[in-house]
Amino acid sequence: MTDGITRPAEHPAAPAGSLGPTPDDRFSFGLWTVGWQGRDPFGDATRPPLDPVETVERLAALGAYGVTLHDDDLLPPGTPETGRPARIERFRAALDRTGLVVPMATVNLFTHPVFKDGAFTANDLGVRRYALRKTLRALDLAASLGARTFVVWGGREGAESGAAKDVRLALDRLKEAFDLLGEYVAEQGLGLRFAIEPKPNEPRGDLLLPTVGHALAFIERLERPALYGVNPEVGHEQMAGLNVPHAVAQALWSGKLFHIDLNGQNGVKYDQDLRFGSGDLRSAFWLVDLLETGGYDGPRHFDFKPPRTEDADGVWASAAGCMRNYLILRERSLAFRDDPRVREALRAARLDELALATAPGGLSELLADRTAFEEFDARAAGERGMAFEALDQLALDHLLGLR
Ligand SMILES: [Mn+2]
Repeated sequence: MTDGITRPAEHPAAPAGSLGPTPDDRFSFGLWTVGWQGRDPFGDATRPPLDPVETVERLAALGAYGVTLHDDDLLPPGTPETGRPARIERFRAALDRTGLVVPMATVNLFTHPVFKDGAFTANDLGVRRYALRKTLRALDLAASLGARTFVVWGGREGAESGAAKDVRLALDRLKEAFDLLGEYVAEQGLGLRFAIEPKPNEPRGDLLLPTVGHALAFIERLERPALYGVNPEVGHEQMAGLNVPHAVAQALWSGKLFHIDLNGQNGVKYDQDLRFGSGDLRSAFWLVDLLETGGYDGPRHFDFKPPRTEDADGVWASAAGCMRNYLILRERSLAFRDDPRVREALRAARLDELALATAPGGLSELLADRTAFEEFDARAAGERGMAFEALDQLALDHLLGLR
């Protein structure tokens, strides 16, 4: 709960000025992020593959605390059954050596051609059953690596044309799939929770569960809603033209912010997956301010792609930049919240009033109160300024380091 005047004491990680990440900052990266070889729809790879073990070592050296993965990142398709344990053990040994943890894992339901029409909502029944079995195996892998969160991004659940997908039936199949996965996690006692990742489009023309709001509504129709939350990605909400901190705030308010994918995006464009802090810096500032004051205690996970212009040095510079930018913005948010002029400006903007219940005496008291309507001076209230501009300028001054 907030009284609208968030104070620095509510920042769980207080020390300002130190911008070297430590495991206490809970930064995590996907194997597929720094491991992206730069292959895009128009060009071939510009970088060689990255060994997952080297990734673990480099991330630990940079100060990260966690690494995340799709099943295929560790066990590429075609890995024989007999080859799986050795690959898993080699990865686990690197985790043990470095102290890195696997807070989240996920499943790749989009790369292989079998998933060209989606996975849980593919029209082809056999593909749907295959996708479920692949995901059940990925759940086992996630739990065996100690993950607590299982992200599901419906990479190709969608369509390019109208008649190709009956969306209501597809949502039936999506609910069926999530309910079966939830049943499995509950019955096996895997200790995992699901975080559904919305995205409006790309790679499909239109995707199901396009925004955080759609996902939150969908979750309430599932058999075990408490098992499911959301994994908002900065760029994905911006691709839909939405305000990222607003989406994340509603997820927090709903008790559903199970995980978050941080990156950078320049508005309504293709999925840019830039280093966190690039793209919309003001939005990034408010997002960090929200995460640090809003009670989110999960990993600060980066799902970005070092641009294909970069060599290996550039990849690690990009990863370090994600963490540095988060810490800079955290320090700036702390300075903003700690500034007496800001607290005064928040009161002038009546944020403290927003924290008060509108009708604490209930409906009868509201109806009986003549000052609420008959005697209310709506004209005076309409004339009174809200002082938001002065408040926002203070925020910009802090963001730009002028205060
Ligand atoms: Mn993305």
